[in-house]
This record gives sequence, C-alpha cells and structure tokens, in this order.
Amino acid sequence: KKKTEILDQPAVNRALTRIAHEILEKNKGGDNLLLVGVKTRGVPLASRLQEKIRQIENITVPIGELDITLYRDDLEKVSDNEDPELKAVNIEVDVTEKKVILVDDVLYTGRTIRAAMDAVMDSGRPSGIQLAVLVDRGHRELPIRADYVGKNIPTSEKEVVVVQLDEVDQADHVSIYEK
Ligand code: 3GP
Ligand code: 5GP
Ligand code: MG
Repeated sequence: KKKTEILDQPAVNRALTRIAHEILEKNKGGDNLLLVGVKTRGVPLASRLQEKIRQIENITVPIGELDITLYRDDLEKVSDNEDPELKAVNIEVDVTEKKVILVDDVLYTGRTIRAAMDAVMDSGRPSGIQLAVLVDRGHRELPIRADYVGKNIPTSEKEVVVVQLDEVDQADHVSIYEK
C-alpha cells in the first residue's frame, strides 16, 4: 500500500519544540502545569515536551500517564458502539489546582480524550485541562479540539495515520496510508 511521509524526524522535533514554546506562552510559564500522556505514544511525547520545557525555562514539569483502552482493536472497522474506557491512571501528583495538559499522538473522533478528561476530573479538581496532539486528522464526533497541534492532516476515513516514535518504534516518522 502506498505510504506518504508527512513528518520526518527533524519535523517531529521542530513541531514539539514549537508546542513547548506555545505551552509556556499560553500559560505564562510552567508553574502549576502537569503533563499527562495518553498511552501508548502520548507518553513519550509528554516526556519530550517535559525535556523541552526544561531546556527553555529550566523547570521540570511533573508528568503522569493514562491508559485508555481501545474500542477499535480492528482498525478496519469504522463503525463501533463501544466507547473507550479508562484502563489505568498513573498520576503521582495531585491534579487539584493544576493546569493539566493531555498529550496524545493522534486526535480523531475525540472519544479517547473525552474518556481522558473524565479520568482526570475523577482524580481531583484541576484548574483547567488543555490538549496537545502531534496530529489532528479531523473527523471529530464530539465538541473537542486541541490547544496545540503539531500538524493538521486532513484524512479520509479510509486512511490511517502511522505515528512512529523512537522510544517505541526506533524511529520518528509520521505518514499516512490507505487502508
Ligand atoms: P497508540 O496507542 O500509540 O496511540 O491502536 C493501537 C495503535 O494503533 C495506536 O497507538 C495508534 O497509533 C494506532 N492506530 C492507527 N490507526 C488507528 C485508528 O484508526 N484507530 C486507533 N484507535 N488506533 C490507530
Ligand atoms: P479518537 O478517540 O479521537 O477517535 O482516537 C484517538 C486515539 O486513537 C489516539 O490515541 C490514537 O492513538 C488513535 N488513533 C485514531 N486514529 C488514528 C490514526 O489514524 N493513526 C494513529 N496512529 N492513531 C489513531
Ligand atoms: Mg494515541
């Protein structure tokens, strides 16, 4: 199947550098931030943002992770009646009064992020929740949008965005291909 590369390693890195700056600009610094990665690939993205914020402002923003179970184990199947559910939360700091930034690789229907917001709000009262994604591929089914986007990639429902990250896949690449 034909695969088209959208972002290579330097482009992924530049997008994350920009997002780190945008996060610091919007929040007037890094105080009271908490980065929460959505497994699997949101977790290494959150730690890369943590490292970039450390390089820019010399502060270490705390990190947590959420595991939201996939409702689509068959990626060919578009229709589904099950919603993603929380499988595990690992957030060591109290979210109360924190500006929580959810981090995920791809934003699609928005259902995963809805479940992630529920999980965060069940664990305390954050002062706000923001969303950072490497790719927004469109096709939202809920009124959810990202505050920080690496790249908007208009896709058809038949296309899949492949996100590969060094920590998981031994290389950084974002490409799209037809299912
Ligand atoms: P992730 O957990 O790192 O986000 O679903 C398992 C993996 O398959 C996900 O990795 C995701 O990147 C990838 N994937 C590719 N296309 C799709 C898709 O259309 N839906 C879902 N849920 N995952 C997809
Ligand atoms: P949503 O819940 O917004 O439909 O989907 C978001 C989650 O599903 C993300 O965590 C992402 O891993 C996965 N996902 C949905 N579509 C794609 C896609 O085209 N490519 C990749 N890599 N992940 C996807
Ligand atoms: Mg993901």
